[in-house]
Amino acid sequence: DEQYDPRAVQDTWQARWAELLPFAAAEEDDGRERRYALDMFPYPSGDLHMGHAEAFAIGDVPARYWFQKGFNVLHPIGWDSFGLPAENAAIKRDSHPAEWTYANIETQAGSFHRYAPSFDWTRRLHTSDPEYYRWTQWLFLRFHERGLAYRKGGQVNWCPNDQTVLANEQVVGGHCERCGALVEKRVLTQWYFKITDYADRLLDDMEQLEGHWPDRVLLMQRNWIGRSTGADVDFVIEGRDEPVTVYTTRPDTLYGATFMVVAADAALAEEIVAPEQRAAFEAYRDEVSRESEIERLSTEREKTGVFLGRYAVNPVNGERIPVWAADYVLADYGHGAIMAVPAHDQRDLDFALKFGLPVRVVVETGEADPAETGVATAGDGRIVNSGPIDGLTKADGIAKIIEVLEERGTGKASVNFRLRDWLVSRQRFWGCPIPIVHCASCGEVPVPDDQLPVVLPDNLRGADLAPKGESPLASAHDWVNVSCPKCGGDARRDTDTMDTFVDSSWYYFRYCSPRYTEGPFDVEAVRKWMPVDQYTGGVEHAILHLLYSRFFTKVLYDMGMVDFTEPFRRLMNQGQVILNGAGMSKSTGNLVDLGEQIDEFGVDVVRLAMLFSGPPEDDIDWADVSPHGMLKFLGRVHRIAAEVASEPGADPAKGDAALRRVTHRTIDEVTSLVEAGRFNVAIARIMELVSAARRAIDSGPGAADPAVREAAETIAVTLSLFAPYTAEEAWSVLRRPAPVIRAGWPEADPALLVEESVTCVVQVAGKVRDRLDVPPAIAADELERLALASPKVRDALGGADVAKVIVRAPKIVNIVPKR
Ligand code: ANZ
Ligand code: ZN
Repeated sequence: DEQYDPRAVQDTWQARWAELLPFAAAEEDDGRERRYALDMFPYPSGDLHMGHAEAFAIGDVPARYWFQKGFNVLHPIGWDSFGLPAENAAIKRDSHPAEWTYANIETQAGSFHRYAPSFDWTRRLHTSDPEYYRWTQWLFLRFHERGLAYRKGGQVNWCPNDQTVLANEQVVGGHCERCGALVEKRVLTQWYFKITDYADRLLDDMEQLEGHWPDRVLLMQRNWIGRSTGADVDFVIEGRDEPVTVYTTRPDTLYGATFMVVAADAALAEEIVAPEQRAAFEAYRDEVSRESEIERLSTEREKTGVFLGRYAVNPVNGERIPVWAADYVLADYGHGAIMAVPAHDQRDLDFALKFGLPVRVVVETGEADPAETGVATAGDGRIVNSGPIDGLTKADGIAKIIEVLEERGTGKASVNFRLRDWLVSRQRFWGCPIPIVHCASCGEVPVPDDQLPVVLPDNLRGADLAPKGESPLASAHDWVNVSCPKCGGDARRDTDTMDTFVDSSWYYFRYCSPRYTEGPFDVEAVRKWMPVDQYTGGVEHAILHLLYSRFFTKVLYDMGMVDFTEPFRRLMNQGQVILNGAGMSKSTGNLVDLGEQIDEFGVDVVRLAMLFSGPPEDDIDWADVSPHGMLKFLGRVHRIAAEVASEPGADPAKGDAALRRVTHRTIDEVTSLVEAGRFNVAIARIMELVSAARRAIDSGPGAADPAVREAAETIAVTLSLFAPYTAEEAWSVLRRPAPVIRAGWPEADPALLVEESVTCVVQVAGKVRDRLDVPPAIAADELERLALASPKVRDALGGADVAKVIVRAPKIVNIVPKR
């Protein structure tokens, strides 16, 4: 008797698959359809954990499904191997970040081999390899040529702990996304990518993703880009030549503007403040400089501000309004100044009530007076007190006032974005060096393409890498001091490295031709494989990584290197793995070790438990998962295969019809469930087929029936998407040739999908009036409805009311008319 032993099965098949290489993608066109299944590549922080186990089990399902269907599938793996943790580890251990990084990569690769996603290992890449980052640098230079990579000075986010700047995207609620430290503001010159040039396209192209990406991700992207439409309005400031422009989404409320507010940290405030207000202003401004953007935009906080001692003139009615400085207006949005309309904007109202400024209603909405209630009225209504736009609605008022402003040359329609340019330079060591040389006479000089890659120096280690507010690369004198590529004079390399999000913005292009030496990728290979058919990864990347990747793709499109504008056709965001309702983390001791779970239950149990626990998008609480139940189920699968194995294969058509119907319905449903990403339900269907096969063996036609073999083979093939080791073993126990992944995907016989029907006799007052073909499992109320709807029954009733209906589903319905 063969007991199911997950460990033995794993060992056997891991070795066999390594020989058979069933998952290599074919370069050449061989007539097969191509599919590209992509998983977000891992960061090599220690060994794989439960989160990886979940993500890669989910990503493996579509890949294996496509393999099973006989497609030419690209399912690559690599590592996102630059980044701070490696550097911090190197400082601690007095070593080089590469040591920690590549050791962890090997550990993870070993665990992946055991966990066995259907990877094409020949395409493996690491972003910290010079052969990879050479092309990251090459792309940086192309961006630079196009004016999309540029340096500017200005206020930036600074993490005092990591001693480096952060992109806006890496500041979460005022804290460093990585280490949680409170982020400070510093004025520094840094490199940026001009993603704002692509803001409209990043929004508009989302149309292609609608219905294929999760709605919540599209919404997050939309909000992050934050397109807003309105008008720029010019206000003359008394005693200043240049008018001040404000941005407003509600130009229809222009007649309700009772004061102006300038951002306290904007240059304009400093410039226009009247002498008698300067001391108060400067004290206030210094306070504001210590606040985070989140604090400043909060509607909960008490409003603060100072009068600047100056007046602005409303361009439509010539009214003089006071100019204030406050923190709730941001220096780097719109024009850093606003017209305040307290009646219809809550923050303006809070400010007006605090400082005793007038409130004037210009849109009648039917709600109570804001000055009295303290609640601004933001809805639509009838415009009043507003000269040429009186009586209009909000939309008409906006259109009309913009016309008036444009005629007079004091304003125009305008669009604003929340999106800011992407700050890409970092003052850290373990990243891709920026391929620029600074020369006293030539300025910023790109490193010529044929001198790439600019390789990181290998003589810095341990304490050399400690954060000091300037890149550790600055201390590698031999590396830094070079001759200018243009004039040959003394020059210095740029010492910053790139944000690791740059590395991960294009790795999926590289997978199409990972050893290509003429460019970042072979254009022809990308044309064949991309866009990616299915991208699987965590929702934590819903904004940054996906936005940056979409941006890179559009730039490559503009460079003529790709012929599509969106890289990922379909996106699946899995939930998190938690334990007892809380996130897993080392620091809380709330950790389940993947290796231990695999040692105890085997790979297939872990995979199946992950996939069966709920829809892929939902969080999984490992405390609620039943690995023991999964282990039992896999044992049953194995036993069925073993019992059928000794029976010769015969034509299934001669087999038990009822079981065949279950088998083919399972094929049909599993196919559409897998395509819809409903993996947990697909597994439930396979479980039902296993039960049906068991019944057929024990109390039905027996293991010798060809329908039972058909069921057993169907179980092996469909289960291979979710529990590949057990499926392979079952397939081989059934004496079929390995690997099961090449066995094809079964097709349901339409004839077997038609539901069986029985004849139901319908009587009226005891006389048979009709016969209906109905499914055997029909519900009584449904049968009653069908019977009463029958034209023959209606005729027989002749308009009489029904006193009683007696239903014996599915065979008889007896209708008793009222007399
Ligand atoms: C007058 C007004 C009246 C406004 C009204 C709103 C309602 P979004 O949608 O985010 O673009 N605003 C403009 N620049 C600002 C800045 N730098 N910092 C803070 N707030 C600023 O919002 C645009 C609205 O936010 C603008 O429209 C402006 O207030 C304010 F009944 O102008 B509004
Ligand atoms: Zn020079």
